[in-house]
Amino acid sequence: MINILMFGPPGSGKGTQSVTLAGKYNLLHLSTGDMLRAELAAGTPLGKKMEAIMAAGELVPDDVVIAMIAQKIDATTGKAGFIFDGFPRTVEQAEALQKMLEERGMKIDLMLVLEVNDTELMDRMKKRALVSGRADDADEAIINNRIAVYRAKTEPVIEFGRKAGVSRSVDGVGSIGDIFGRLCAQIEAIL
Ligand code: B4P
Repeated sequence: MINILMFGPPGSGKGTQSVTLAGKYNLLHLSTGDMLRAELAAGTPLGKKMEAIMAAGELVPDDVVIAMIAQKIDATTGKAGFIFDGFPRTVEQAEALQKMLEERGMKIDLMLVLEVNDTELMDRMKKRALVSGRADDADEAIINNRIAVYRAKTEPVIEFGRKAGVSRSVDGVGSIGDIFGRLCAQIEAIL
């Protein structure tokens, strides 16, 4: 089993790249953002509870996403591993994931860190806002808050990956195909 973390600021292309990588390497794509948006769309009690937090660009509580991920890992068969997209987003989530994988005889094999400057991030999310209908894309102040939350709470996870010897920095600016090629090169180096 191979377990890859797709890491980077909001709008860096984690979701875009994870979908194609999952297809190429037979990995299950686990996006906590997609899972939470599905709860919202289905109008579940959990979705209703998380709606305001997500719309403000804040992080939902660690225990909520950790439980979602554990449930998905345990329900999966027939895959070569997992690609975690947008998870972990705090050091606490990273530690929980590491423990969860170890308890199941696995580990974090690779952490791909997409590097994209703030101007480009803002530009991409404003473009996505035109089609996504996402409340957290629609407003410049909220996008700025998501970037600030990333810098304060999520970026420290890179140090966690460095200490574990699994983090690899990848230039996330350029065409989607070129970035895909850079990510594949990193994956193939550990296969
Ligand atoms: P996510 O769904 O993870 O949202 P994201 O960070 O904005 O997306 P991503 O980086 O995947 O960008 P994408 O590929 O779409 O999270 C949303 C919210 O959910 C969070 O704010 C939080 O509230 C909550 N949440 C999720 N996980 C959580 C967790 N673990 N803990 C707590 N809370 C959590 O790319 C963006 C745009 O750029 C797209 O429109 C794409 O087309 C475009 N693009 C991609 N690559 C490009 C390229 N190379 N050039 C130009 N444009 C590109």
